[in-house]
Amino acid sequence: MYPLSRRAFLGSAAALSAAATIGMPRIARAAEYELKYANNLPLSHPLNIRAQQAAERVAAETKGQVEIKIFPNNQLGGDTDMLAQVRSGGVTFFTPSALVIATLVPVAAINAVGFAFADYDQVWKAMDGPVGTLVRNAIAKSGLYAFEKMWDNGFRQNTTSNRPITTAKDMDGLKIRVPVSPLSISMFKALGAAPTSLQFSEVYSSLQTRIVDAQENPLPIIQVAKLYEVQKYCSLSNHIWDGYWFIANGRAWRELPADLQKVVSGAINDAGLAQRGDIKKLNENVQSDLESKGLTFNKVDPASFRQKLRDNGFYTEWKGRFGDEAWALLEGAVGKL
Ligand code: X2X
Repeated sequence: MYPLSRRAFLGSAAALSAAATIGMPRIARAAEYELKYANNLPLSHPLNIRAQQAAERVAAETKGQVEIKIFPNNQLGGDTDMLAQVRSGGVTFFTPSALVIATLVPVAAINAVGFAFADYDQVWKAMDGPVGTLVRNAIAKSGLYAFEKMWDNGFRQNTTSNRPITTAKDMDGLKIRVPVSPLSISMFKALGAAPTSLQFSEVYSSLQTRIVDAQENPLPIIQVAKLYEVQKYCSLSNHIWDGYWFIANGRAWRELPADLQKVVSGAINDAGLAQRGDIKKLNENVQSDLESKGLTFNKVDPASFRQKLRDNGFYTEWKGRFGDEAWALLEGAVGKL
């Protein structure tokens, strides 16, 4: 499908003069560029709230020339489907997690190496700096365009229905859902668990029907997707920092005139920065909200997890897969792994 629909000039000119004749002050006409944006999150997540604001800003600043239409919550299919659509141009924009786009651009999973980032200072320094540049260049080589500012998903935490996870030993044999992500599968296997890759659209039902006993996601996702309804325990492991790349179909992006590109990227990057602030704010009270909804929390000492990953060769394997250059950039941001 062709991503940009340029309306016939003659059609709108005719409408304009007809309307002018009968003295209507404003004419409803379709935007010259109708850009579809698909994502996997409920409307209530800050990613969708800020994307909606960006769309409104773009409409205002381009005087209706560019319309961004949002398809949230897997309306157009799961992550794998949306990734295929943004590649083909069926949608113009998609926000895959780094874990998910790594199925196409392997080095994009570099930010998700287990227990790499200690805090958000390290995260944004790396992702707005050399690590992010490396990944954006790799995304560009795949024919997609990645906006400068990554959006926040958060630090991923384990939830379970059957037992709390306190040390790495508790991971043994755990049937856990992970995203469609080779790194996640490798990491949870190295921890001794039995991971299964499922798209996010399947997570709630697979927990409800006990196809899996556990999943891992940042707390704001557990909140907006109501995963607390089908999980009992939450172990604060902070095992992966995960973010969303706001990406565009490369051809659709190049076909947008430079002045419109400037408006769109300004709105999207600013919205991304604001969305980071929203997640930071949410993190202040999301735990108590989830506790009030019945989730039982425990803290986790990461030492036994790190040790198990080391013992099972996880870091050595992924250093090899990402390559020395990427690994050095990551260690430059977080210290020796
Ligand atoms: O699928 C997930 O777990 C989610 C929502 O965190 C991602 O997009 C990777």
